[in-house]
Amino acid sequence: MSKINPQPPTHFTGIETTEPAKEAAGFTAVFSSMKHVFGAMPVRRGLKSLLNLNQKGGVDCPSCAWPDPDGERSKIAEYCENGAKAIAEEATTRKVTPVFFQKYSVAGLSQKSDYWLGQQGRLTHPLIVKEGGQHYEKISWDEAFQLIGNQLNKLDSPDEAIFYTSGRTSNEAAFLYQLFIRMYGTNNMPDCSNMCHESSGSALGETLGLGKGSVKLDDFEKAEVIMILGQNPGTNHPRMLSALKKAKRAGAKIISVNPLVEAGLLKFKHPQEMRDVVFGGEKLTDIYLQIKINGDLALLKAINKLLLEAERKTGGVFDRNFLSNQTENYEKYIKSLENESLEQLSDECGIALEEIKAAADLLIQYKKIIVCWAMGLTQHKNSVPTIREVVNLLLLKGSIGIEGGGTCPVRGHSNVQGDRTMGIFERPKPEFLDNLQKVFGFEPPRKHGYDTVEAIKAMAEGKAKVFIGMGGNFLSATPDTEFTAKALQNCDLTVHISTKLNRSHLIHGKTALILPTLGRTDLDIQAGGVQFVSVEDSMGVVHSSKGLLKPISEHLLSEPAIVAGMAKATLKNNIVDWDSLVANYNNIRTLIEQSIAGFDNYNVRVRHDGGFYLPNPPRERKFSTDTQKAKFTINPLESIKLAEGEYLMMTIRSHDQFNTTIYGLDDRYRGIYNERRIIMMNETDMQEANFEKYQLVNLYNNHGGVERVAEKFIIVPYNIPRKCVATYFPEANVLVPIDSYADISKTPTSKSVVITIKAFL
Ligand SMILES: Nc1nc2c(c(=O)[nH]1)N[C@H]1C(S)=C(S)[C@@H](COP(=O)(O)OP(=O)(O)OC[C@H]3O[C@@H](n4cnc5c(=O)[nH]c(N)nc54)[C@H](O)[C@@H]3O)O[C@H]1N2
Ligand SMILES: Nc1nc2c(c(=O)[nH]1)N[C@H]1C(S)=C(S)[C@@H](COP(=O)(O)OP(=O)(O)OC[C@H]3O[C@@H](n4cnc5c(=O)[nH]c(N)nc54)[C@H](O)[C@@H]3O)O[C@H]1N2
Ligand SMILES: [Mo]
Repeated sequence: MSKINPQPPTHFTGIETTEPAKEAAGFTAVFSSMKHVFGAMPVRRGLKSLLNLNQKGGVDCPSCAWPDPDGERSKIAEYCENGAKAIAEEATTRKVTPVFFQKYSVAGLSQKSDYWLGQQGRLTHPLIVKEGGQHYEKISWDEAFQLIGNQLNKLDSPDEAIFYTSGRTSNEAAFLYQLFIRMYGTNNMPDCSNMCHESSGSALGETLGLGKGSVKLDDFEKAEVIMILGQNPGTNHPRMLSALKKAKRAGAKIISVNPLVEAGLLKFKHPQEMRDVVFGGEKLTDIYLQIKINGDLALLKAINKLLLEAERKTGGVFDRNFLSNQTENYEKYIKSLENESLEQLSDECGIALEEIKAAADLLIQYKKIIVCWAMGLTQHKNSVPTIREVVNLLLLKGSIGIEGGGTCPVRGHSNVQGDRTMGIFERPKPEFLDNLQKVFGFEPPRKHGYDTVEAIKAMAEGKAKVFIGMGGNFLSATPDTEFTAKALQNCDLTVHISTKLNRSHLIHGKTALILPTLGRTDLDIQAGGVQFVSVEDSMGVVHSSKGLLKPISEHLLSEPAIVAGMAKATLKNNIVDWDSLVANYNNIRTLIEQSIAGFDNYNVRVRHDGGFYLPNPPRERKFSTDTQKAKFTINPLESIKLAEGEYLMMTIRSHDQFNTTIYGLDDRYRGIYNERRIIMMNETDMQEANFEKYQLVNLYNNHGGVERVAEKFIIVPYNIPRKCVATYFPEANVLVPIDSYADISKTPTSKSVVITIKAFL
């Protein structure tokens, strides 16, 4: 039997803990990145990849979606420690060949940790596990495509197939992929965004008319106040620290809201600036609000109520002109605020009223306000209301569509935003489908498809029988690992288009394929010569990314070539010349230009240094809602009530991982080393429950009457609010209930899982 547990609980590596760090980066970061890169590949290959990272015309870093500076870029290093780790992971010269799979059975591999799987290297050949087989073995590309085509055509309805996408896929590959899927006849396109910023897209689309952020990188230097909620940029968006530092030097104040005191939010020493190294770096946060998990809606309401009180007292706090001309629902919203009690709100979020007032004072005083957020806001039941409340704050102040102010949902995967723009969406807008119909002359399916949670359920119930994953690690990234495992095993065919081995390859359908693909750093040569791809960053800049390294195997195909292969083997009526699109990606970009607004002159503009901005109406104070106005919303508080012995758990990233890819076993800034099966817990809570430091415990969740267990976690006493605990994703995903997701966006509630803790006996 294959093991679904990301790390066998019998295996511990020797935990050590120290005081958490009080600043991010510095020389340690540079040293750490070098160690990863040169440990994985020869020096010349390593240097070539690092020197080209995020340079104009170079490789877009696959680690996050933080934008590159429009103007001058550091000649030697426009990357961060964790970008370098991502490169080391992909550009490694270690290989996982068919011989490797003769040695290890699928079940044997599943005993290994995620870290070990990743360390084995890049996949080199297309592989199959035949029905009843124990090992992956080589298969030709033609046979693999034929098998996929046959299976898809055997289904009773195209809606019995699921096509997942992870956010590294380029615009070109994503556009072709959705085109193939819609020509085949379904909108079943769940993606990683469903588990990530879906709540942001839902809240922003509904209130401001565009599901994307409104600020540009330049706005950071012009901002007066920057609020950062539920985000750990020191680890997950380290290049954002440079922007924050510039903002601070230009006089901005920073308010951070987080249950943990994250080192990267405290202080930043730029490893490439002598001044920082000598004089000790820049203090970042001015006001740190150590909030209870899921307390943000209460906090934001309290702040907005304090703004209202100040406006009534002195005036000049709100942008009256903007409010009356460009917003709606203001009066009703104000009425709802009047009914709130500050004491109760302060109690709900666990922050003293004095501290909330200090934060509100800054927001009262200044207008150029940027609000940044990430997973700490998006992965709760009430995430959409919470983000709507962020919008309410910015609307009151008139801080949207001005220089130095606006919304900044900081995206995760490097092209997750672009994939959506390209149409990877289970609920496409009718206008998008109308355009496809016009350009390609086929009738796209109109019925909404499955999102991630619905896709898992459909597989579990036998309603979906084929799963195809364009990148990602569906099993480990999704909630309720045991349930999802059964769902995948229920399929007739599972297919993964991947660069590296991961657990989703090991928990598979009756027949399973791995299709190895080129990554971002790889040189991509097609019939029409060397190709590049394009991506869209978190601020809507579309730019090119060109790999330079010799691919590790001659049997790898690019993602567009794999899509074309599947399409040709599946579609009976081929109205698209797939071969010519793959031969020259300019041809794909021409089709994108014809089908999607904002891409005029795509092939010319994408070749400009730094690329081009997509249209963004809120950035210009235009709101494409049904009424052309920005909308205030009323967001009632629905707090999570914990019973005796229950805790609220957030599942977060360590410093040594990219989602389910584990680079190492340390969480350096938090001072936790050599172990990932840990639970951070408040010391007073530990005393009350009679737990000791490093005690081994089991974690339980009982949502919906199902008992979910994560065995053998080690308790680490940590500075975290009472009754709040933290574990790492993906080890704790077994505890995230499939039926617990955000209202409206359906994002699994990975940051508010109710658990109980018992000693492991
Ligand atoms: N190196 C590296 N970079 C990455 C990734 C990676 O895994 N590794 N992943 C990429 C992806 S896909 C994404 S989406 C982003 C994720 O980037 P983040 O959102 O920064 O990642 P998380 O570790 O999930 O952390 C969320 C933060 O929110 C806080 N938090 C949790 N719950 C709450 C809450 O209720 N309220 C508040 N205010 N805060 C809360 C946590 O303490 C933590 O600091 O990073 C991207 N970049
Ligand atoms: N409990 C909990 N669960 C979470 C989260 C959380 O905070 N807590 N975060 C959620 C979030 S924000 C996200 S975005 C998802 C992430 O979910 P996914 O995107 O599905 O997961 P990743 O770990 O990023 O996927 C890694 C795999 O992608 C493949 N890969 C890497 N590069 C490429 C490439 O260029 N092409 C192709 N085809 N494949 C490639 C490799 O095989 C690698 O093993 O997880 C979500 N799950
Ligand atoms: Mo993400």
